[in-house]
Amino acid sequence: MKLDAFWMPFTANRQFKKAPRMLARASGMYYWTPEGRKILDGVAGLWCVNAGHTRPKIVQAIQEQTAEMDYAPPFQMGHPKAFELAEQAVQLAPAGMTKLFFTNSGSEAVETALKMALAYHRVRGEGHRTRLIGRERGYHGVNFGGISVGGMVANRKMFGSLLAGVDHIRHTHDLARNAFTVGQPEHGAELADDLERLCALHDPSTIAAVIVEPIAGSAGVFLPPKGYLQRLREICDKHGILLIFDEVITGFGRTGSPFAAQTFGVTPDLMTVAKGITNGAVPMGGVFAKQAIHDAFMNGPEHLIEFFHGYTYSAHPLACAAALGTLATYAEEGLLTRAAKLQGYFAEAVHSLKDQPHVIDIRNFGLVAGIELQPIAGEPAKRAFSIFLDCFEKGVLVRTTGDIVALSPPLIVEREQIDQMVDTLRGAIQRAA
Ligand code: PXG
Ligand code: PLP
Repeated sequence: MKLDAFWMPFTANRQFKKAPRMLARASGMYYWTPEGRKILDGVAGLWCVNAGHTRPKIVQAIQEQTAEMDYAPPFQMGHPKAFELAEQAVQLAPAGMTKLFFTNSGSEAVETALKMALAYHRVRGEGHRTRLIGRERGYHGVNFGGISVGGMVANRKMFGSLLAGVDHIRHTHDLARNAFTVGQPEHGAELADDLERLCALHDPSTIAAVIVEPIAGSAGVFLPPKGYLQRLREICDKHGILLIFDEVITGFGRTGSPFAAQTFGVTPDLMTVAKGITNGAVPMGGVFAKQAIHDAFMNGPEHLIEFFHGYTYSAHPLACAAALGTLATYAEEGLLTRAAKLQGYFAEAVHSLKDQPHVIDIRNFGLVAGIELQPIAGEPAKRAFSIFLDCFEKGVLVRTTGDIVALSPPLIVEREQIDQMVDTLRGAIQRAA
């Protein structure tokens, strides 16, 4: 097979094309390679296949939908499944988040939320609130708004001056105080006060919104210290700043509740989602909004558009059908709370890697974990990447970012499969020593 034409995303293209790693089939907790090798999925595809692969309700919903109606325009027109899905989804969301705007990815959800925040202030006569605040080491997708508020240097540095008027609070990663903590770290709630520093610098009346991941996923699984998210909420409330939670990874059961907002007991004003909303089967994302944010737009003549934003494929019928099949599967199998039941076992398993060579931290929450390794001197990311390759050879798919290995299995994972992931990882860490 010729591999030339496909310029692969976020991939070492030349290395991949010399030794391709192909996936051909999937079911439940497993992938199979074209040669028929069985691979245990330790990352839910890319943090999205929360119910496991090719689940019957989702497959059937997609098959039926594409034959019934392929596409319907979402501007000034509607189709029933979009409304049904939004109704069901807001039932799962934190109390008061009663509106859902559809996008096609997490990146688009982030752009949408940032624009909603700016426009919300403007329609209320606070158009001076134009600044957007992100956090160091945050990941909010790859579009210009998202990389501007994002804090992963490699994703930003090549792309010019980005959005104006963006600033960042400090990240919460603190190996010195929190290494090997099981669950939420004890130290670092005061890092939320960094937002007060930016308020003092810019004046809070210029700030529209703060966006953070409740648990930072892509940058390497960084947990919110105890009390941190509460403190961010308080500071935002004090200054009239909107709080946006980017729940693209933490949404749909990863932390043991439908959303991390519920797990941590902090309700944002806007909440971005994607990935698990369709179990990865069809691209879809969305933004949940509090009623009052939506209502602020509902002024002016009724025949006029209230929010000048949307995508050709917002609420695509295929995605809506897949999402309805996904929510039904989650509900039938109790998957949105299953991580809470398994997290004790999962935590013990991943923390058993503590004494392995070059392991400098292990972090876990719900069914997500990060294992941080000491980089090889002068060759960052190489040790973790070799572990990733080794695990794939041995039949387990993991994910790495820099020298951090991430685990985020489908929420249907069984204990023996957790053991297999951790045992395979242990062997790979030893071989990479
Ligand atoms: N926000 C967050 C918090 C995410 O994790 C996005 C936005 C963007 O979503 P889309 O659907 O546009 O990719 C994400 C996506 C990784 C990895 O390396 C993580 C993501 C995507 C790709 C790779 O861990 N998260
Ligand atoms: N570019 C052009 C020329 C378009 O006409 C459109 C949509 O009509 C877009 C970009 C945006 O595409 P989408 O709505 O799929 O994001």
